[in-house]
Amino acid sequence: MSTFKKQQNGIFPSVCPLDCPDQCGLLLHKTDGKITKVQGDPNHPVTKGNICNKVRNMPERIYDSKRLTTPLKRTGHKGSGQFEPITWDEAIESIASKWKNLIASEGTESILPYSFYGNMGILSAEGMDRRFFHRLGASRLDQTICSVAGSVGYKYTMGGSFGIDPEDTIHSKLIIFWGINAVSTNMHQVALAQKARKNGAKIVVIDVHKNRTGILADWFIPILPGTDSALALGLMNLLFEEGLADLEFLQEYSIGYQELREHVKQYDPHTVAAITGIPVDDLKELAALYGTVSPSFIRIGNGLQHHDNGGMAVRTIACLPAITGQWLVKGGGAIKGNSGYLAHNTAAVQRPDLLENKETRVINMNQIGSALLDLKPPISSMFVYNCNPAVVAPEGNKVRKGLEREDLFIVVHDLFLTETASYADIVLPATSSFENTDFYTSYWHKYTQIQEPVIEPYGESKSNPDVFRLLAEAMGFQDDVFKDSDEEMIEQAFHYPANSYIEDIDLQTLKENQFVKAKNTPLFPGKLPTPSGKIELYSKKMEEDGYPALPTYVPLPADGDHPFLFVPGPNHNFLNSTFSNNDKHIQLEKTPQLHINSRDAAELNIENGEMVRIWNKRGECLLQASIGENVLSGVVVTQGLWADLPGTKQLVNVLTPDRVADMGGGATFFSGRISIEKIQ
Ligand SMILES: Nc1nc2c(c(=O)[nH]1)N[C@H]1C(S)=C(S)[C@@H](COP(=O)(O)OP(=O)(O)OC[C@H]3O[C@@H](n4cnc5c(=O)[nH]c(N)nc54)[C@H](O)[C@@H]3O)O[C@H]1N2
Ligand SMILES: Nc1nc2c(c(=O)[nH]1)N[C@H]1C(S)=C(S)[C@@H](COP(=O)(O)OP(=O)(O)OC[C@H]3O[C@@H](n4cnc5c(=O)[nH]c(N)nc54)[C@H](O)[C@@H]3O)O[C@H]1N2
Ligand code: SF4
Ligand SMILES: [Mo]
Repeated sequence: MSTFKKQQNGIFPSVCPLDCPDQCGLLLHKTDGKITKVQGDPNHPVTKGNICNKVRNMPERIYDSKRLTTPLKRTGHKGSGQFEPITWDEAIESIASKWKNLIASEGTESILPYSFYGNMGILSAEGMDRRFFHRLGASRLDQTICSVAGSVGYKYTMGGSFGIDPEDTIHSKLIIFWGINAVSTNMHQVALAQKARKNGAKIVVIDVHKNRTGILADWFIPILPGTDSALALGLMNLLFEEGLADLEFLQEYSIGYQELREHVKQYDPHTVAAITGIPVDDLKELAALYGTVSPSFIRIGNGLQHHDNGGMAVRTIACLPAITGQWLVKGGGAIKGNSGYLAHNTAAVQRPDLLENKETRVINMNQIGSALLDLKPPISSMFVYNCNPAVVAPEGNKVRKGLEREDLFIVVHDLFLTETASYADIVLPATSSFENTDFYTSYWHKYTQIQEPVIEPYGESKSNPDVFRLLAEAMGFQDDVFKDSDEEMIEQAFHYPANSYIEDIDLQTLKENQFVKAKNTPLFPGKLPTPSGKIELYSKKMEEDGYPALPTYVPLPADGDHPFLFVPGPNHNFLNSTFSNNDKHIQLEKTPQLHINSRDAAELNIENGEMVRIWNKRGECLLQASIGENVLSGVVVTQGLWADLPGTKQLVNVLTPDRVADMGGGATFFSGRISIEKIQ
């Protein structure tokens, strides 16, 4: 299909493949067959030619000398990183014969795919791979590591991943970044907010860490981790009390506001101040601001839902715009995620019907460590792609121990020899997204975009769909579904009458127009996909599912008797663990730091820049202390999923719990506790 690939020189359209809401339009500059420059596409209606440093530096990643060029077979012990090159035939043949034996002796569920969104392309992340593992009957992976708790919580209130069009937020007069480090993780929402600010908008940031986003705020409100639902409930109480609630809107478009109004009386300012650490006066001021300034927009982040109570936190915050009737105002409302607008035909793409045994076991990806160590019957083979669990999954020491099992046959498909790949029996080289055909749908803005290959595959690398086509053949799967081309799968994806927002989109429109927007019908007035069709302040469905029907603050559970809550988030110059192996990105981040309040540091006799040991029953890390006022006392923060290098102890996930959140089996990365001591 692509003619771009054959042209040695030119500028070609592309899309950023990384797991980032912005999903920027890109232009790839190609000289003598190689990408020499990555630029933002100025014609993209939302991202407008601006891209982050990470992706500007993408050519260095694509042509990194460390990039894999051939399949490899392990020669040393697990984790040694010793491998020798083999051919694709040998690699596929050894995987297929191992799997055939395993299926005969232990059954199909002994095999587990482990993947996430290292490449956001739909075909790369949830296409031919799903068909293959469904047909195989492998154990199923519950992909819970990122945003599921909050998505489930939001859905109880709003019916699905539907918020406002971010392009409308230039009209907002009050913008609240709530649990999102948007400067690093959603830079174009910040650009839109800055535009709104030029027209008089105020930017409020509610976070546990005064990071790049907090610094930019007109008003930064520090909050104790895991207490956001108490704040939201306290605001609701004040809004009702002060007569700032829009009763007409509530009557027309929501259910349960009378019950809610009674229920929130218990969240009086003094109670809420004690829970959240936010002074009473600030609570009152925030309620007055939210109750009087319109349009107001809340950007709900992922950070606040990486907690045991994260689903309920998002469920609760999602009620706020209804209280003030903001959904009817252009630029008013909220965004948690907008993936609902571009929802495609997943059944056609992934073919769950191929899975014969509908009871096939499901494994929560957050608990991969215990699953590898404890599950009976055991997981005997794991196929990892688009993901680096040795670094990104919680209970990291358990994960390592699991990966070290001699009787676990591991295959890793990646562009690099990641920490996870160092435990593999077979490593397969992956193409970059610029070498593939795929399509992308943003989970923040409303545009979808096709990627056609711009360069030849690097070395012998292959795309995810092609690897699964080869494996299907080697396993003897004759089904036609494995013969579909990438383009045919894109056609199938957009044939989806159930989603009227995409009724005008098909392969042809994608090829003819660089960026295609989901139909932009506003949410209100309209019927939401909740059981009642309205915003559910009171949710019968929640009650049926075992939750309180009204939004409720549930404190974080105990986690040992360690004094500090530990919030290890992502950083500015890596994307999760991606780029943590690149010198330029490492230099920009310098070294992993532990942000600690000066009062706490003084008590522990720690000076700025000193190395500290942090630990709990799960593990320990050695990090550099950064002392100041950008976290509250009792809270410590690190940023970045750093590489596991010899001589370092900087793998923060050895400290994080693998408990699952209140909803959707979500991750609780930010609800762990630790102790700190100065290294003598
Ligand atoms: N540069 C960069 N961009 C990225 C990524 C990256 O690694 N680097 N990762 C991508 C991915 S996969 C995702 S999911 C998104 C994540 O991006 P975000 O949605 O921004 O989520 P986080 O950065 O995890 O956390 C956001 C903020 O929540 C704060 N926080 C933690 N706990 C609480 C709490 O209890 N209450 C409140 N109010 N705040 C809290 C943290 O201090 C942090 O500033 O970013 C994407 N974009
Ligand atoms: N402590 C802590 N842990 C966290 C988080 C946190 O905030 N704090 N964030 C969590 C979140 S929100 C997320 S989403 C996860 C993300 O965790 P991961 O999904 O593991 O993300 P990355 O670390 O970016 O790893 C993606 C891998 O996919 C590979 N890859 C890229 N493109 C392709 C391709 O086309 N084919 C194949 N086969 N491989 C490809 C990349 O080279 C990279 O090694 O991490 C989670 N872990
Ligand atoms: S990582 Fe995000 S901001 Fe950077 S280029 Fe990709 S989509 Fe744009
Ligand atoms: Mo994520």
